[in-house]
Amino acid sequence: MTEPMLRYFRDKLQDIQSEKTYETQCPFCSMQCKMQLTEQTFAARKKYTAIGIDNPTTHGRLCTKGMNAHQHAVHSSRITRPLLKKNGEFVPVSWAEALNRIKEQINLIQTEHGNDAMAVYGSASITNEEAYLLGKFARVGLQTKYIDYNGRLCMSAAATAAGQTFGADRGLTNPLSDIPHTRVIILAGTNIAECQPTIMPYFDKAKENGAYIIAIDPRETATTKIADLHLKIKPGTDAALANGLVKICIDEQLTDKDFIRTRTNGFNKLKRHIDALDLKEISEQTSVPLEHIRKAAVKFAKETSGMLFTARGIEQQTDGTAAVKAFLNMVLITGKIGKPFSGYGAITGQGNGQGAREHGQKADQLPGYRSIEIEEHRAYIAKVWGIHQDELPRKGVSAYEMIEKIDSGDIKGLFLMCSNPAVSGPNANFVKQAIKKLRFFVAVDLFISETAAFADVILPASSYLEDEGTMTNVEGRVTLREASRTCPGEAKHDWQIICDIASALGKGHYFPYTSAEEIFNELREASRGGIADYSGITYDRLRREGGIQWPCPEADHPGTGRLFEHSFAHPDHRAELSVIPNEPAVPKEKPSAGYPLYLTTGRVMSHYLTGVQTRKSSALAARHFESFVEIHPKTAADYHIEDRVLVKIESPRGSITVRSRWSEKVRKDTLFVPIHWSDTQNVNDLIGEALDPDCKMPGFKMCAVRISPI
Ligand SMILES: Nc1nc2c(c(=O)[nH]1)N[C@H]1C(S)=C(S)[C@@H](COP(=O)(O)OP(=O)(O)OC[C@H]3O[C@@H](n4cnc5c(=O)[nH]c(N)nc54)[C@H](O)[C@@H]3O)O[C@H]1N2
Ligand SMILES: Nc1nc2c(c(=O)[nH]1)N[C@H]1C(S)=C(S)[C@@H](COP(=O)(O)OP(=O)(O)OC[C@H]3O[C@@H](n4cnc5c(=O)[nH]c(N)nc54)[C@H](O)[C@@H]3O)O[C@H]1N2
Ligand code: SF4
Ligand SMILES: [Mo]
Repeated sequence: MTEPMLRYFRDKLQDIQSEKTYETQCPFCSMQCKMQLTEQTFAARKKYTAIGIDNPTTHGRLCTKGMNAHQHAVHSSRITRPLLKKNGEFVPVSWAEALNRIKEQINLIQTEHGNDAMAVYGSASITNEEAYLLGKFARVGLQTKYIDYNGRLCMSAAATAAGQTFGADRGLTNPLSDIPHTRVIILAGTNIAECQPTIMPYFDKAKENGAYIIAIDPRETATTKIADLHLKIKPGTDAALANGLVKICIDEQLTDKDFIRTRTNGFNKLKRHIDALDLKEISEQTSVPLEHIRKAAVKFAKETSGMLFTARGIEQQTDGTAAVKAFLNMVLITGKIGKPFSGYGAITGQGNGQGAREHGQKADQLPGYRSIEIEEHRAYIAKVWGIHQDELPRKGVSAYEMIEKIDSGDIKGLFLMCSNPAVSGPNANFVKQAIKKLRFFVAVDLFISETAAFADVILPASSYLEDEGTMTNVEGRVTLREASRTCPGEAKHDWQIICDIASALGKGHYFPYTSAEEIFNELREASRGGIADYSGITYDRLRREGGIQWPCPEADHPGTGRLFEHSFAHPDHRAELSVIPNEPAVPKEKPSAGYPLYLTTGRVMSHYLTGVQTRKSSALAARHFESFVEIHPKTAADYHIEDRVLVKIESPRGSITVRSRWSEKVRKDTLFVPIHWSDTQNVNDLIGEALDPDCKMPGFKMCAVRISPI
């Protein structure tokens, strides 16, 4: 370094009045990259620098969202005091006043209309401790059966499919460290390069080692770029494509007969169904050339090891569960699971998309992946919670069905934590209308989100820099997110808010916690003996070991990297093969004369979900400050759409205005719009309300639309 440069940095350093460092984990996706944030205070400003820290999953990597996450957490629009709506305006009030109003209104609603008139809507972006506590709060604090969460819109198809097929649902059946050594990889409806960027080195390494990669997506993406074969499928036809793969393996004797015989049920039934299917029809239905389907099937079956990954592209469909099960047939008949370098992965979405679906936020679930309808499970949890089994409510309904119950007046009060359903729910105009009908609505958020704006009370929560707790990442690894920054203003941790409300309602003795670790220790007991058994995991171990993969039933158990090596989790230890029709029983919305194009939706690298957080970050917003529609130039010509102009897109449910972006990467019959914007750019104003009958997932990835210039 030259002398003037040295002087410059010395002077700069002298300006610094203080420096603090915080260890934490990125608040966004399921990779849960560990990071350190340095906050330097100068005379007139603060400067933040994020760097990755080593850990078993991401080895110190960070993507651009992680590097800039602090920008929303330290943003001036964070809410720092409880807000009460008075004459249509939010007014800051004390916690005592806010809690008093909440107690009064909940008591009123439940006395007049019964306990089930209150509902809880949770999130997979909160910690395990908070997800667990929210489930307990609904069942013990409010004694309502109505609780569900935003993971219903995210992981429910994959979770249901894995539960039915394997008897247990952990996103990845293998550790990520298996990926570099596998011989063939199928990526079905997943855009990992933009959505889990720090996972990419595992796949790059596999490619270097000679793995053959097959991607299935209606668009060319940063992910399909790494593929050797890209099947540019017609949206919503993945179940048929998977049947085609299975058929080729069966017809051409490429199955693993030993594995089928010793480890699965249902092969003869599957074979009869598949024998009756026609490959030419499948090729037409999916618009994937038959030789490409054949190449993919043969490659996957013949290699000695292989891994198959799915994400929301095939799962967020009204037959999402069926589509995943059809792909799991392929994994099972080729024997590609339960062995080193072979397995299945549903790539988890939100930061705690895995853990938050295990400990009781789901309508039908109790902690440890127990069922609220099984007497033995009810008895166990009732004992941990110190209540009588008969006091436990039964199962409720899914997230969107709760919105329908709000609309019909069955549900009158809502407690919403860490989600923005007025933007993220399907048929969003209906969601907004329903939420406006609530008699009493409490939202817990960092900001006045589009949904919180409808609330009677908004409570200020703490962010990832402030809130300690565990998160379970993409490979089922439980990690401890350290967080030590003090909460801004009067903001509180989500778990403290739950305890405070329980206490206001006279249920404080069930919620006596003074730290996240105390809640975790109760969660460990509640999960003991369940599928997702955390009982051997402690904060001390997590600090020492950097993360532990569940199940971990003993204090000296190393955790479980690879599942199903000797048996599946069904009582007979076998996996279930499924008969899946090419066309679902409930037909999907298809293009018609009035709405001639497919619309599909998804993500861009720099924004996260409904964008409430990332749109506040100047560095991230600068990359994409408005929404857009990806349209093929030929389709654009057909509908007189120029490049980079504002266009109107309409479906039978609503209309949005976005900017056109010509691209040969997308199919000619399909438009793509990302999900990160609201108001006139909220793509969910277009999406229909139909749900997957198995898991109640909305069909976010497909509807029929028309496009016109403005
Ligand atoms: N940058 C960023 N990263 C994120 C998020 C974010 O908002 N932004 N969100 C996180 C969350 S919660 C989630 S759930 C994950 C989502 O992760 P992904 O599921 O990978 O992301 P999406 O972009 O929703 O969809 C993946 C792909 O599916 C394709 N697709 C659409 N329709 C179909 C179809 O019918 N068949 C097939 N085979 N493919 C189809 C889309 O073109 C898209 O490329 O990402 C997580 N990571
Ligand atoms: N069309 C279409 N729609 C989709 C999807 C799609 O692919 N297509 N994807 C779906 C998927 S996969 C998902 S996961 C959902 C997600 O949908 P949402 O759950 O609505 O997404 P977020 O934008 O993460 O909303 C989180 C809210 O919680 C706040 N928040 C952040 N951290 C905290 C915290 O620690 N505590 C509290 N109390 N609040 C906090 C944020 O400010 C924000 O307002 O969207 C779904 N909607
Ligand atoms: S968004 Fe995901 S990949 Fe990027 S830093 Fe955060 S956790 Fe890591
Ligand atoms: Mo998600």
